[in-house]
Amino acid sequence: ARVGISQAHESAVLHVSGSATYTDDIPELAGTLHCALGLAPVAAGRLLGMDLDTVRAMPGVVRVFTAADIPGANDWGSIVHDDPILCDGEIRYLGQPVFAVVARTREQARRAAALARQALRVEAAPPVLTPREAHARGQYVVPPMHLVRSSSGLDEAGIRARIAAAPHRLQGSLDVGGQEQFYLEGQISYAIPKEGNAIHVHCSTQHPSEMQHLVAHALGVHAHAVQVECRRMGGGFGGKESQSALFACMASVAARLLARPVKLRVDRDDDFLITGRRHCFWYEYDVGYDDAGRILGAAVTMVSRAGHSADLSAPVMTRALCHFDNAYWLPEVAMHGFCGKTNTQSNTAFRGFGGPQGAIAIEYILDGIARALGHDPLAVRRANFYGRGERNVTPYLQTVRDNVIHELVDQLEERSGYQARRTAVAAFNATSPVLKRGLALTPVKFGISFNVKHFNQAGALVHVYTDGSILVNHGGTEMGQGLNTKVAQVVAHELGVAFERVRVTATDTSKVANTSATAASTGTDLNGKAAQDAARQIRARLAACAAARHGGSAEDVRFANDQVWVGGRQLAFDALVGEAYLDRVQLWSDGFYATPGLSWDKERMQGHPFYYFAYGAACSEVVVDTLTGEWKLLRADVLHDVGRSLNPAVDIGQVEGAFIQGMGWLTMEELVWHPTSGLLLTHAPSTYKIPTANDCPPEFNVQLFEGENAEDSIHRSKAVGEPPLLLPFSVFFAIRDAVAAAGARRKLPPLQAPATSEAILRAITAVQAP
Ligand code: MTE
Ligand code: LUZ
Ligand code: MOS
Repeated sequence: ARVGISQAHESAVLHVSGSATYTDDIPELAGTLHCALGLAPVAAGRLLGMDLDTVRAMPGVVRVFTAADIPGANDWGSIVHDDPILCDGEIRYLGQPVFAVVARTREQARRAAALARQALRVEAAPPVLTPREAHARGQYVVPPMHLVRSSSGLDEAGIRARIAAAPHRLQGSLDVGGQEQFYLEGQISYAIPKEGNAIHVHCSTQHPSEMQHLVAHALGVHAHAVQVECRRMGGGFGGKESQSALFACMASVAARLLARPVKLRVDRDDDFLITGRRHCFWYEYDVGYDDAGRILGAAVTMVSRAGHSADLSAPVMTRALCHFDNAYWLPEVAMHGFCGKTNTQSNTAFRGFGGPQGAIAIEYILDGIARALGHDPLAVRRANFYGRGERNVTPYLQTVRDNVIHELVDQLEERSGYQARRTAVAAFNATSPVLKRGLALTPVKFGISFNVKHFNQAGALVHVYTDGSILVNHGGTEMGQGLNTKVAQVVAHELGVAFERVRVTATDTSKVANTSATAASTGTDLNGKAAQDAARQIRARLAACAAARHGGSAEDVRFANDQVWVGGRQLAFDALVGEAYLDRVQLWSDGFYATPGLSWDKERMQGHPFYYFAYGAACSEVVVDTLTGEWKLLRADVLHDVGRSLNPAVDIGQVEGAFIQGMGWLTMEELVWHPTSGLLLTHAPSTYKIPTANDCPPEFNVQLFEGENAEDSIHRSKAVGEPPLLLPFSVFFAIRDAVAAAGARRKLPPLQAPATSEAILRAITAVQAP
């Protein structure tokens, strides 16, 4: 078998030897020019004029472009068309690109673009920066969303009355910060003009087809004139799902107008200032519950910071609302989602795509309920779990049929020694006045599929050459997650050949058309199935050829270990391929897949948006210094459900990476905009801290849950990319547990995310206040 084994990443040797080609490593063609962007110096207002002569006079400058030069539409918006490539008069945020400089070297282009502050004449207006402010003004990028559902036929007023009449009630608010993707390879595009108004764009993107359409739109040409290619990204994490478009469009416009290859690579500071990231959320909640901590009714309002344009804010909010339930049955729920329009970068996809923001709210509420009742939070969580056969309908009316959260959490509780450690933590805290320990075990349920139905499709192209080597193309993109490795495993498995025989090449819009973003964790589910479909067609043709030549029936032909068994004989795979070629058999095939059974009614917010759910749980223990707010993760135990793993090593790598990345979001990555100017102050690694190797717990036990997908997914595996980002909720709530131990019993620590040392100290002060 080629699936289910820990095959090394297809580019592992290239990665570690520094010979993997990223977009900036592609040898530059003679005559290549470099582009840099001049950015708006204020967060809101109007552009009155530009004095670009000084910019043009800078050394090496070839041309300066403004919005008026764009031959097609000045727009890179994907869903709502509200994203100008270059400022069209209205200044929307500090960092918005206003003009583009093309020069002989990148250094020259950047020096000239840096004159923006002097070159731009602007009339500044006071910016709206926070979701609270946007909400107060009723200023949104898309219409508000409402998901009100009652298992007893109540309307919203009835649900609110049920909450008010419950034995206990918890009301409050919560702030959860945003997060920068911090892909190691920044945004980059390299556009090469071709004959007849065509263009070839090398782009670091999760969505080549979308780049193709938006470049065509900006150039005013048809899609067939634009070829977009991506061999790999040095990370995307959602940040290159839509927002690679600005750079692809600008490089292409410059290349077209100058008839020269143009590269646009922004440096880290500009990347921070120009592009958006995970939405920060602000919540207000009101829940009613019983003596066991069971939620009887919940009302929640979520307001996100969308930034200046819609981008993916609507589907992000949809996913947030569809993950407020996490692993819990909510009999009565009234949810309202608002995407606040602010004068900041346009926020976008980031691993989890709103799911983490939705689920953390219910976890915060359940943690609060447990503290208010004086119960163990794990017991309260369990009391609310989705049931099996009953208490299993989500607020959006999909029935949860594959629930494994009970056994998964039972196993993790056992393996992590949760109960004994709960006692040990209490004993430690009883005798330790300054250092306090905290422990938490939190569950994850994450819906798999794009919540926009038509995106759930994929294509692939498999070529078998006459020497028996195999070339695979599919619509997905490789960003380090191991997608190409898994797809190659699937193809090798179908054809019974060694992994090394299969090469997956760059994603290319001229090979597989109309692809979806590699996002929503669906890369392997969709493209693995499409590639399997292609490989199966080739195998069937080879089997027919083998049977015709060597006897026996085509159905009985077996492919394994680079050998073929047919009619009682055995021959090498490449020998059969050679025979098939002579017999004029088509040795290549396309393949296609569309996820079955999905439906979604956007207006009523109901249907069957997810093919299945992925589950997981994590148990984390921290120690907090209550005098300084410093903390350390001592140990983390993870049990995560990837169905029947296609590649355990890659899957464990994804789980570990997502855990640490999610921990960074909830504990140390803090975004700060200047409260009056709107400048993002944290726009470089000097001021924005992501977790490093030092932050990984000394004891980190990650295990995959034994099981298989109940649905007919690719080899019964489950998507792994995003769900484990929710596992480090356990770190956040372990910190809250330690903070609670520093105060009076049953006092609720008002801990916000990120739980930086400052935030931890504020929460400690609050629980210690008389
Ligand atoms: N892993 C690495 N190494 N780099 C990445 O950029 N992106 C994540 C996840 N894992 C990412 C990653 C995100 S946001 C998604 S949606 C999935 O990978 C996308 O790939 P998949 O669908 O093939 O899992
Ligand atoms: N929906 C979703 C989406 O669930 N995940 C995504 O990444 C996405 N991207 C675009 C539109 N809808
Ligand atoms: Mo991932 S946020 O769906 O790119």
